[in-house]
Amino acid sequence: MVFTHSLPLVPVPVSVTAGEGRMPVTTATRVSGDTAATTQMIDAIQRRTGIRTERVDGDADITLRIDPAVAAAEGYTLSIGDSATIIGADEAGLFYGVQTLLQLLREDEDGTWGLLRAEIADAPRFSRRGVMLDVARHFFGVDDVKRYIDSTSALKFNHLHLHLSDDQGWRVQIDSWPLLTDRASVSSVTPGEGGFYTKDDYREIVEHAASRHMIVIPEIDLPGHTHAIGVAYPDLVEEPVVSDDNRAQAESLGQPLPVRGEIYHGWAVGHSSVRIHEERTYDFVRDVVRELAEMTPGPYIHVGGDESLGTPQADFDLFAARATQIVVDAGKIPVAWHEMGSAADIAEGTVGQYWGNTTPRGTHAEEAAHFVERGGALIMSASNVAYLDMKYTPDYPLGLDWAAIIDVQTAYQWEPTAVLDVPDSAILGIETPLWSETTRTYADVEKLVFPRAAAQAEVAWSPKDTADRVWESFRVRLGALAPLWKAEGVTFHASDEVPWSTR
Ligand code: TNX
Repeated sequence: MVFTHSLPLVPVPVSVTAGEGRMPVTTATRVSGDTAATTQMIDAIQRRTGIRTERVDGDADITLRIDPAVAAAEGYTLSIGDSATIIGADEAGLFYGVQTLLQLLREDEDGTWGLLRAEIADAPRFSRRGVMLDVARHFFGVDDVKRYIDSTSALKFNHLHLHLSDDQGWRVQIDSWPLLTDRASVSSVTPGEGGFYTKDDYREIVEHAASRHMIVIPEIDLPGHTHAIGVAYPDLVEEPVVSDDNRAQAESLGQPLPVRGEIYHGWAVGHSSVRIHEERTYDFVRDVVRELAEMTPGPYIHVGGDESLGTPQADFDLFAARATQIVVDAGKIPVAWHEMGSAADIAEGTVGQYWGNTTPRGTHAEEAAHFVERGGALIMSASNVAYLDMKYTPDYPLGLDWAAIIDVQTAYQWEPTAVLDVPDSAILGIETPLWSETTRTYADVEKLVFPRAAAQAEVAWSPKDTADRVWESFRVRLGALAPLWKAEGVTFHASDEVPWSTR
């Protein structure tokens, strides 16, 4: 196969020069470098080709090493001629250099394998390149989450946000409030199918993520999206505030309405709230944040804040200020959905997560900007381009459509710094969320995530004005990921916008 649109790399690197031909990879290929990335590379080459390359000390065909002088944080250089060298600026850079090398590993017509020759220098545009997985609406076990980490870190994502609680379920063990998992984890949007992470499960996820240079951000959604808390502890929550929209939606989908203290299976949002004027609520938040902080090495705890539609504004603002301060007091940086920016005194340094449209509506832009005024920064998750749970086409069987229909091209063509009126330096980067109302299985998740996560990876990593950062180039490079995904067992939606390659 001839790659007419430069080399088959996603996200496209800062600088790429294609060489002539390829460097063969055979069982005689020797690899040196005593790092975790070396073992990961040898294993990945074997999964893809069946060839087990040999790790040696000293002279080798593929050499991996670290040199902080070579690039900015997370950057690397990769040179493939008669031999190959990856130099990472740090461990993460080395890992990303390996991911690039694996994309250059191609099978020839005659079934032999080789690395396309190239000179590459690379480093990320944004330090925040996030994915989210909603494990509350449907639960996904540790092995699924590990697969999610593997397949998204291969695209150079470096943060995993776990949405650990919502109206339909509570998914993480909290020793001081044991009924959360005893009573509120047993179900999901699908009645009778639930689950939760024990503390050991959670630590296993965090460790696996770290081995792929991903930071885990745990989210407990508050003060709304809390119906499940009331299944465990009814005195912590208010009576559901069921809107006309909730009623109409429940009727059209044939779903139940929420009843306080009873497990809820519908998709409606905005009806639940914890009790904002009860001190016991803050005892609860403090305990949960403390226990999460103890098992989360990453600097962030997400306290939610979206769609508290039945909560009076003044109560919501009071809660936002107190909850974010509790996170600060626990030694972590709070993250919140952009609505919490309505609180004048949201804790200083809180990071806002913007989920509005690329053309902001209502008060969304103002709320987002307030995080910056309070010394915080923003993560961009514009829902009409970056929401992985939206349908690809109106008749796609999985996904929702309230924010937009998002085909691959739409997912690709947006600019995170062009949405809000804040300095570019206030934009940490992006996060692309997968909400799980319609994804009952992990294969369903993958069909929505791939290939669109690759589009978001390029938005987050690649320089915005490089020649290849255009759809016509991207779609061809994206198509070349198909054999890699197949080798790794990643289920993806073979959208007809993309020329998928077979080798
Ligand atoms: C909105 S946008 C939500 C989630 C839903 C999602 C479905 C936001 C922060 N919250 O509760 O799962 O839409 O697309």
